[in-house]
Amino acid sequence: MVSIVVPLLAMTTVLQSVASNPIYNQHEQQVQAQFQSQKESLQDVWGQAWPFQGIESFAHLPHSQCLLNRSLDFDIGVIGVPFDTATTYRPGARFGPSGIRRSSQRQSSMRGFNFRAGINPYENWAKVVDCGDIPVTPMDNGLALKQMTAAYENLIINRPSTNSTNHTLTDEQSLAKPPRFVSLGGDHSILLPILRTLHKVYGEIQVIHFDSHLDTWSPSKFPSFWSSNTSDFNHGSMIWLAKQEGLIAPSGNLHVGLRTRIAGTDWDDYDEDDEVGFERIHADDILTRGGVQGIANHILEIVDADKPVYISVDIDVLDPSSAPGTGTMECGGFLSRELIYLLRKLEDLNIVGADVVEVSPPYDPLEITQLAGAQVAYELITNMVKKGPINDKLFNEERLASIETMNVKDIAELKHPNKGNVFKKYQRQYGRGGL
Ligand SMILES: *[C@@H]1O[C@H](CO)[C@@H](O)[C@H](O)[C@H]1NC(C)=O
Ligand SMILES: *[C@@H]1O[C@H](CO)[C@@H](O)[C@H](O)[C@H]1NC(C)=O
Ligand SMILES: *[C@@H]1O[C@H](CO)[C@@H](O)[C@H](O)[C@H]1NC(C)=O
Ligand SMILES: CC(=O)N[C@H]1CO[C@H](CO)[C@@H](O)[C@@H]1O
Ligand SMILES: [Mn+2]
Repeated sequence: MVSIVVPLLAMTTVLQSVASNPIYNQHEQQVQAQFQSQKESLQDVWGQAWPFQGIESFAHLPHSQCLLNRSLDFDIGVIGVPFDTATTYRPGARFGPSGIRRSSQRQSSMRGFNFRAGINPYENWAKVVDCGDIPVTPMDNGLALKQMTAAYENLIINRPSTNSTNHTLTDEQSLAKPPRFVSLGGDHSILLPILRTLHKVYGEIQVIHFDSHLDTWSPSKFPSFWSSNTSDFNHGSMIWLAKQEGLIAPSGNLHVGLRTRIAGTDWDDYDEDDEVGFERIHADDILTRGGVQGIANHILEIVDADKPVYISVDIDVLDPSSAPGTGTMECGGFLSRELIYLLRKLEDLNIVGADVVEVSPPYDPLEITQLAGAQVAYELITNMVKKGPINDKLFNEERLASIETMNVKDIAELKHPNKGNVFKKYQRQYGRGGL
């Protein structure tokens, strides 16, 4: 809304330079007098906007490139991760963040009351901001993983949440006590850098994984003679990798909405999934386990409500009729109504972060999928706001005091050796690499 006023103010300044024109001057004075007598500001008169107007931040929230400002504080950040080169089938999720933002335009703080939850998450205690996108390279997944890891550390660790002063921790500890966030993917591999960062803060994380696929496959399960460390990192192996790195809790993890075919002639994929430590709820369970409420009850039986939980929503958990714009569709999934109901039932959990991933707008010109993605993000934000400021009991003082992040030297080593003055010149002129 503010963006509409700014050009007007700028225009006023320009027009003042023609103020030597007596006719104009007289007219301007009349207009000003009219507004002043009605005690109405330009904001009152022109500060509204229809949903289809303005810069497309998520839900018209205040937006800022949070990576560029370490002292910018927020309670819940919406973070775009336009990365899709770790997909095994159809790419395109790099356009997910912009697609989801676009389809979130009918959400706003003015019309944001969630009737299912009984609150407006955008008009409550929490400062919710759109943090912009992490700039991730589409050229090298090894580098991309480092960039995303460094970015999440910078976004989450050593950044005060607005409510941190309200807590019993010392100033130093409360600085390390991070804000929460909802990421807009990107392909599902972005979960690995996210879990790395959350593990630094909270220790092992319980993961509720909405997906038609397992995503706990070891890299050896992918059909290639060839391999490299970089190719091990993909959108079907990241939970397996996270388990090897010790990021995932020994229990309290589950898949919801499974229906993918699995490898070979037996249950080997499920045996491996057991080793990673996940319970499995299939999409078909909705027919046999007491409907959606039955599934919700089952989730709440498995997850420990006193420990940190991460919710990851692969949009392919929805039936292709509800979400055709994704890389790896599977028949026989939930309706968006059913997914929304399930998410709403998770509001009492200690959700420390969440995402909606694999929204791939190029396959869905009708924008159904990105609309579902925007609704999922809204429900996740609602849950975090409704639960209130993050519970101090989730933090361990010793852990907070000893967090190590990627340092400036690590990052400097990744710098391009030949990016000299020319790059700087383009960056100054265009704010980007000139491509
Ligand atoms: C960074 O954010 C803080 C807190 O919102 C604000 O006061 C400051 O002006 C911002 N700095 C820049 C360079 O935008
Ligand atoms: C912190 O959260 C409480 C709600 O529990 C709210 O009343 C208070 O205004 C918040 N403080 C800040 C600084 O936002
Ligand atoms: C590949 O990963 C292994 C195990 O994490 C590590 O020991 C090795 O150094 C890595 N190789 C390269 C080339 O990065
Ligand atoms: C969540 C939390 O710690 N809230 C506290 C914030 O501070 C007020 C006043 O000091 C307390 O009453 C709240 O319990
Ligand atoms: Mn997935």
